[in-house]
Parts: sequence; structure tokens; C-alpha cells
Amino acid sequence: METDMRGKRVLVIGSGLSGVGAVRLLRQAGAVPVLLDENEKLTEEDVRGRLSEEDRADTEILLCKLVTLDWERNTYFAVVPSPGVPLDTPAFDRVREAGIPIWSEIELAYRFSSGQLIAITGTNGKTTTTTLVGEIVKNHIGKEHTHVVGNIGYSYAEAALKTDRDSITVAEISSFQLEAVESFHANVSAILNITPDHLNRHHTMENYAACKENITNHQGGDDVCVLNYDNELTRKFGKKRCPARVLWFSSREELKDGIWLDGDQIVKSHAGERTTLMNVHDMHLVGRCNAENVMAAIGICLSIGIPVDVILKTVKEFRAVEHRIEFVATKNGVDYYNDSKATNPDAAIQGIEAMSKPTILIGGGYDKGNTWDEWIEAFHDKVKLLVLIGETRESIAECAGKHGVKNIVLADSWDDALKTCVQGAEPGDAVLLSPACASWDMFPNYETRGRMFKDYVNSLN
Ligand code: UMA
Repeated sequence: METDMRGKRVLVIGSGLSGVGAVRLLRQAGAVPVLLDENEKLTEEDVRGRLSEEDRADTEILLCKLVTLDWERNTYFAVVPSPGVPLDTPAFDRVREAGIPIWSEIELAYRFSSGQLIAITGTNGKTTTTTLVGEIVKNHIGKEHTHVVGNIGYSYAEAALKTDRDSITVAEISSFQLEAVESFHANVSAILNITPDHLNRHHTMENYAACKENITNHQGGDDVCVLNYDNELTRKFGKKRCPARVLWFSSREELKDGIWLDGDQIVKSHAGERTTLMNVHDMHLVGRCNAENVMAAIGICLSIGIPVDVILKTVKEFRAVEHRIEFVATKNGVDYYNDSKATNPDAAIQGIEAMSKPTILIGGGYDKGNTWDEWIEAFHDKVKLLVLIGETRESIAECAGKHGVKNIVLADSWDDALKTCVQGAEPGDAVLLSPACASWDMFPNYETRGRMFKDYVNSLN
């Protein structure tokens, strides 16, 4: 469904990846993009520098707070906020009062894209599952028809106009992106799990889960939603409200219909018929969380008719995504792992569970309002030293103390944290960066945090 926006002024908020992608799409669609950024530290030159030469020439830049705009004098066809922009503010109340539609960047992109859409969300596992599905789709229809986009780090808007009816777009979608969707309609959606995260933005679990469930908006009986049978919230959603045909996966229960884990075997059951697909030891990924990601990916790909042999061959060849329980190196008998993508306690539980040696754990970072008890309970006796960084270090230390964790260091800086790990590690130990927090208090993003960790480890003698 293409929306005619020729000559229409559209306000894009945020000049990061999403905003830059949205501006490009709007210009190519004949609209007049106006790009607003609220960051007081940015100059007009900085923002222009983020745009391509063609986009720069046709884009008006505004450096001010959204709330200061005069909606009576400046009318816009739509407002497109970047995912990082919260929508429950007085500024957006004024946009709504002015009757202007608010479309997230994925809504804008969807309106200009063609072909089939696979949309994957969930608190954890999104990036691994999206990357794996992208690889399977590429192996089936070829690279030129496959578009892997979204939260994974490549704006959907950037890709939308490159799609045609033979394309398959595989989109990693965050709860932020699902806050303002209208016509967005995935042929196959997936909600991998819903556990507490981003509560400083969504305030309650109900709001957070409702955003995730928006991924099934507009789906009907001809579409499929792949859901986790083991997660309380996704199970309830699938049984009660999901508008699409549900395909379940489970790593804990036998399913009559769905994909599930029988010991080490991934099995598919349908109408009482059971087929063994593969052994989990035949893949490079480790841990229960990855078995779940793989089962979801298999379910998604079977749903769009990809032959099972193409799927399984790709799964067996697939290697861990960067920053997700990624083995970095062994230095002086110590194994170093980068799990910087563990930006919430649930993901960090998976990180520590995957360790089999005495572990020095680096945790802490930006405060999203999470609690730490379940994560710390998952340490068992494995964490020999807990090194804490960032805004949350005191609250984690307090909780860890309550749970009987004895060796805790509050690091003064990132450098101090890394040095403490190296000094405390003995041959046979593991050092794991799995912070349970976003990075935004100390780094631009989790990728930078992970790469700085890897660079440091690789520089050790
Ligand atoms: N800005 C404002 N007002 C605000 C907030 C931000 O003007 O209230 C401006 C900032 O000054 C900045 C720009 O907006 O110039 C940044 O926008 P953004 O934070 O939305 O970042 P993008 O670069 O557009 O990246 C976004 C996603 N970021 C977030 O959701 C925070 C990226 O996901 C995504 O890869 C990218 O779009 C492409 O789709 C990152 C992320 O951390 C990986 N996601 C969260 C997560 O995975 O937990 C949800």
C-alpha cells in the first residue's frame, strides 16, 4: 500500500539511523522532509552531515524541542518519531490535539514496501533469530531479494523502496517501534518472549506487552504468528487474543502441534505426526535460549514455505551473532566472553547460565528501572567476582549483597573494571561482560561497549 505524499511536509524527529532513513524515503517519495532533533549539543552542520548530499539539499532542519513548535502555523501531513523518542509527553499530546498522525519509522517504511514481511520481536533473542531467518531466506531466494532490517541496525525506511513483489523483508522490531503503527501488517510475525525491560519508557508490563502484541495488528487467519509456549505472557496472548494462526515453539513442553525440544532433538509435531528435525549439538549456537531462537526461526521459515533441507542446512552452518555470548579469546588460561547485548536481566540470565567455569562477571550500566533478584539468583556459585559499572552499580551491589554475593567491586571507570577483571582472573576462569543493562550512560550503544571490551581483551598479552 503506497501512500501519496507528494509535496506533503512530514516532520521526522531524531537524526539517527531511523531519522536519516525516513528522510531518504520521504524525499524519494516526493514528500518534503523536515528533520527535527532535540539534542542541544548538535549543530545544524552536524545534522546535515548525517544526510546524503541529495537528501541534504531538500531537507529543512529544525534544532529545537518538539514542544516549542507552533502547530497552528506549521502543519504536517504526519509526524515520524525515531524509536528513541518517547511518545507519552506533552509535546505529543499537542501533536494528537492537532489531529496529525504519528507514524513510527517502521509504519512509514511499511507503507512504501512490497513483497512479504516477516517481523520478529521479543525481549530477547530478536537479533539472533532475525539474522538466522535472514540467512535462511537468502539461501532460499537469493541475497538481492532479501532485506534484513530494523532494530538490528539498518533502518527499514532505508530499505523500503528497494523492495519489490519478489522481496522478503525480515525485520527485527522493538517495542519502541511498535508504539505507533497503524497499517503495518506482517505475513509472519513472531514474539519470542516478553520479560521485564524498558519499563522506564513503557511504565508497566501491560503497556510493554501491548506494544509487543501490536506486531500482530492487521494479521488475520491467513497470516502466522510464531509464539513461545513457555512464556506466560506470549502463551496467554496466543490462547486468547492473537488474530493470526499461532505456531507454537517450546523448549520445556511436548507440543501436539508446534516445534519443541525433546532432550537434544528439535522435533516438529503436526496433527499427531512427529518429525525429528535435528540435534542441537549439530549447530554452533549454545544454550537453551539459542535452541528457542532456532525453533522460532524454523517455524517462521516453514510458514513461508521454505524447504526444510534449506532451513536445517543454514541452521547447522550459522554462528553466534556478535555481542551475544560471543567467545572473544583465551588469554593466560582465561576465557573471555562478550555478551554486551544482554541489556536486561533476562538476557543476562542466559549469559551466566551459558558459563561452565568460575566466572568474573561485569554488570551494570544505564538505569531502565529493572530489578536484579532473578538475575543474581541465576549466579548460583558460579560468579567468583562481580565487577559493577555505571548508573546501576550501587543498586545491583545492594541486591547482590542481599543474596549473599560476597566479592563485589564497584569500579570507578570502564578501565578500572577491565583491570580488576584481569587482576582477579586465574587460569581456568571465565570473564563475562553481560551487564543486564543498556549502555547509554557510558557508551553510545551496546556495540561500542562490546567492541571496546573485545579490543581490550585482544590487546592483552
Ligand atoms: N532524539 C530526539 N528526542 C528524543 C530522543 C532522541 O530528538 O526524545 C534524537 C537524538 O538526539 C538522536 C536521535 O534522536 O539524534 C536518535 O534516535 P534513536 O535513539 O531512535 O536512534 P537511531 O539511531 O534512530 O536508532 C534506532 C534504534 N534505537 C533505539 O531504539 C534507541 C536502534 O536500535 C535501531 O538499530 C535503529 O533505529 C534502526 O532501526 C538500537 C537499540 O538500542 C540497537 N534498540 C533498543 C534495544 O534493542 O533494546 C530498543
